[in-house]
Amino acid sequence: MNSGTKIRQIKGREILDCRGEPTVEVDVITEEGILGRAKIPAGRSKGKHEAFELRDKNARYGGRGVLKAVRNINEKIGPKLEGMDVTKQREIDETMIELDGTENKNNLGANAILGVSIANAKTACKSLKVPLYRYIGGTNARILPVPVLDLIEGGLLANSGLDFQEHQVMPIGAGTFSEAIRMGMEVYKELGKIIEENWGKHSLNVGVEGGYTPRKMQDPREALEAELEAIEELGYGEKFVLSLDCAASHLYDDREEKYTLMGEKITREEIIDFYKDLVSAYPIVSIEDPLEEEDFKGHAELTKALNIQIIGDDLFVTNKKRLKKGIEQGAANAMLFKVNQIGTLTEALDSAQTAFRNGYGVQVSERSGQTEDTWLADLSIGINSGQIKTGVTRSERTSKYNQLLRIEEFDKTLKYAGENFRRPF
Ligand code: 2PG
Ligand code: MG
Repeated sequence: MNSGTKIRQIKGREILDCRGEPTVEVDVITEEGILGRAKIPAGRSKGKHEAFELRDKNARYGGRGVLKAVRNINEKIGPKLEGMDVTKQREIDETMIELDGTENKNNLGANAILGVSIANAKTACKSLKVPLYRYIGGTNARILPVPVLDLIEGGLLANSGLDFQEHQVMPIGAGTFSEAIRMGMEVYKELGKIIEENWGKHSLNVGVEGGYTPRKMQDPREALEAELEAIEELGYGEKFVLSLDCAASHLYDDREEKYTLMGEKITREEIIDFYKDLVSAYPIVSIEDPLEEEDFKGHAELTKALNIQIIGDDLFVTNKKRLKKGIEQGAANAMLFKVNQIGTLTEALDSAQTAFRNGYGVQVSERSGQTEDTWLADLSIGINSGQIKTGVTRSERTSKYNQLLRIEEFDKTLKYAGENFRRPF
């Protein structure tokens, strides 16, 4: 072992995410003085089975402070990992899992553990003088992802009248990643004109992910129509397809066993029929969380009925055990990849590997409480995900796209996934 890659110090601190809420930042410093720094995002429309996020629950920041997590980093994790080798990511992550000792990272907090896990990977790649995406994927990293752009927002992440959380467009017909971003942003601007004209100026206010929030728009079909109109207006026709994150757990009442859609209570069968109609009427190629997070059976039924990508977010929570259960039952055919749902880089990579090996797609995803950090962009290339969603505008979102633009310019061996986003190789 090169003794220079030994950990000399780990330092955690409390910083802010894009919502002005506290989150964890971690520095991992080697004996050689190399410093890797990572900021950790936080969700709002969260899955029940996500790893435990430790919040202070006291008077500061309305209970949302993360000083306990920071203390765990500085006083428990740091001393345990000092002297270990940053290039042994799995060993580092397993040591933290063991130190925590619980299934859901309830002792130390997944936010504390993940902060160290990602900062460690960033320090390791810097020590080895390779970019993060190359460190994660090695010589095999070769795909630039399709950006999944959340142009119109609803659900828990916006004040629009829409129930579904994200009405997305995917520029799969672009030739390169930079072309995809350009076309996507042109559609976003064109859509702005349509929204303003039909739904009023206030509808141009953006939600958490930088998408529009038309307050009076209630029907997801109106959102899809407006997006298609913008795409057509620019002559991009076939170059774009549509997708949704329904975040349906948040529309579901488990006592009544009903979903609320456009003000009406409907059954699982009725919402499934609604999806079938949507998919036959619009060029929708992907739906995330169409049903509530415990309904593996319903997801299997829907996956069979619709010949499109069905992504499990709250359903799988990037957790290999839940993913395997889904694979056994044929529930969904893709996994959303959110590292903080599981709490270490190693476990998230294991889940992605399990997904790919079983013919499942993987979409790399931000959280609604993001930071300006860009490691997510590198991860999407490192695992050849073929698809990434990180909102649309606002700097904490565009920072990821900007990182991908830089990597595209610098590394000409990478190819844009385009139409092959589900199986990019
Ligand atoms: C989702 C995400 C973000 P959150 O449901 O996919 O898009 O929401 O980060 O709030 O869980
Ligand atoms: Mg989701």
